[in-house]
Amino acid sequence: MTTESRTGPAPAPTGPLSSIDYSEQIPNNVNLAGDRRLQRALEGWQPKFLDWWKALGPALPTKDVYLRTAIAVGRDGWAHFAHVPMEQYRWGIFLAERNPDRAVSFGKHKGEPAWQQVPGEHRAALMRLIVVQGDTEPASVEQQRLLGATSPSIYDLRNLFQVNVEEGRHLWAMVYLLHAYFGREGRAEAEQLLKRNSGDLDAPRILGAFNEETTDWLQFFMFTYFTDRDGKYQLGTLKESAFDPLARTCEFMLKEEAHHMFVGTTGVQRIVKRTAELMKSRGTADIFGCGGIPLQVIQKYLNFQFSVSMDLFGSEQSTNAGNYYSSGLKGRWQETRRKDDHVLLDEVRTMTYVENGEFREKEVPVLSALNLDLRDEYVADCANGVRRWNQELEDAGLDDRLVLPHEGFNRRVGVYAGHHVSPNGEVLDDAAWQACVDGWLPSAADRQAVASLMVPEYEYGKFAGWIAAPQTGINDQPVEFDYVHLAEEGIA
Ligand code: BYC
Ligand code: FE
Ligand code: FE
Repeated sequence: MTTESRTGPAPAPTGPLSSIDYSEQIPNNVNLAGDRRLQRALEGWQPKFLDWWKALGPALPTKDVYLRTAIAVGRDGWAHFAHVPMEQYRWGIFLAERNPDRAVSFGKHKGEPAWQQVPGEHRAALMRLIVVQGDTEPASVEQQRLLGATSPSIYDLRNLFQVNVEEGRHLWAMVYLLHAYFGREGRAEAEQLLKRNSGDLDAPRILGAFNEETTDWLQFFMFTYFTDRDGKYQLGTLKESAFDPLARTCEFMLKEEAHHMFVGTTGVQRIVKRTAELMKSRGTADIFGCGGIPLQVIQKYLNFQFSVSMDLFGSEQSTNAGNYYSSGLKGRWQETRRKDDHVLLDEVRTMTYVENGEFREKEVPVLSALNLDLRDEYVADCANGVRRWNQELEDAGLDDRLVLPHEGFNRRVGVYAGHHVSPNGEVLDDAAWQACVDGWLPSAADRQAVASLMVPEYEYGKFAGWIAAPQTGINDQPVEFDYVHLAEEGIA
């Protein structure tokens, strides 16, 4: 195997690296100071990142925000909470601790030591994976840029900003890999990550869901529930990568990711709770008039965000995915817990598809269907939140329930693209689809009605009328804590 030693960084010093050096201009636990060229290159990228943050990061002016910052990468006590001006957040490079005995756990290199450098033959594919991952992180910040102006509470505002700064840090995680291991080409890709922008007609973000508009907070909570969860699963597969620096960086990103999904799960849950209260007390499902979001509209937003997030897994059958696996670049979810040979040359599975207006099943090689394997894991996880939301409806004594739509509903990528499938799984012709689609996906009128409820509530401890208060605050602080200090100009 050929290795690219020219562009790799200096070896990290031995010994525990669980603490992070904050005396540096770029906080890190990768011994950046030991590689002057790399350090200078990243210090050259840093002001461009900050310009991007100022131009396309959160638009609401704030004095400071009660933010979590990583201080160590070990198991306990990795985070520190304090009020910090957002633009002074210490974005840095944090990799999970290295296991010097780590071996490749799948594919044709199974059993070989994990790679500390990029093998020449896998260079292009690895860079592509890192670029796609890196592209989504700033995209989500851009999508959420305007939400602060309509925050339902200071508590929620803080959570939005926490998610935003950490997605910014996830961009740093990928840019570090590009700079440290991919030479001039990697540096060029790092520049492009700031130049493509969400929804830009000429230079859009790479994946579909990251060019959709985030119109309101219901959309935001659905995004953090369904789309950040795609992130969890994709990072979970990259955490298995033979390329050890990628594996280690993804392992640490997953720690931060847990809070993003908490924001989504509890955000939707609090909306459903409030909706259930209003439905109960008013005896009607049509609660827009009394300031709540009708359950049917919540269902439409759910249908939309679930389906665009399903598209993020790519085609069910993908030779790219098979090659990534065989080469050791991208594993399966919980690869090491799977009870098979981890090479998969002889394995088959069934796959559903549509032919002549009907669902059919066929047997396909597992290796060709790894995107589907991951998507199945994802769908099972998505169902957990829906159960939790439905508990609120049950507790309120209502018979209504939210459901995940059929996997073929509203799809643009893969075997269902080009077919119309209803949420409960019927294949429809064009006319039948057109007649019903406004009942399944948010219409312009639905989005407008939701948007009209989005008036900001900036008084500490108070919440907008369409969402219930959370059970507890952040980091053991009370719900009414001063999580965000707005700038004078922000309080119009
Ligand atoms: N939109 O062979 P296929 C996150 C392209 S989220 C547009 O099936 P493959 C986060 C595909 O690129 C996680 N294009 O694709 C969440 C390919 O293009 P080329 C992000 C799409 O390679 C919230 C072609 O179609 N991380 O972290 O098997 C906030 C053929 O497709 C789409 C990753 O995705 C789409 N939806 O699988 C913040 C991990 N889907 O090569 C952050 C890295 C596919 O023909 N990426 N295409 O030009 C990958 O592992 C894979 O590239 C994919 C696609 C899973 C995305
Ligand atoms: Fe992320
Ligand atoms: Fe996230």
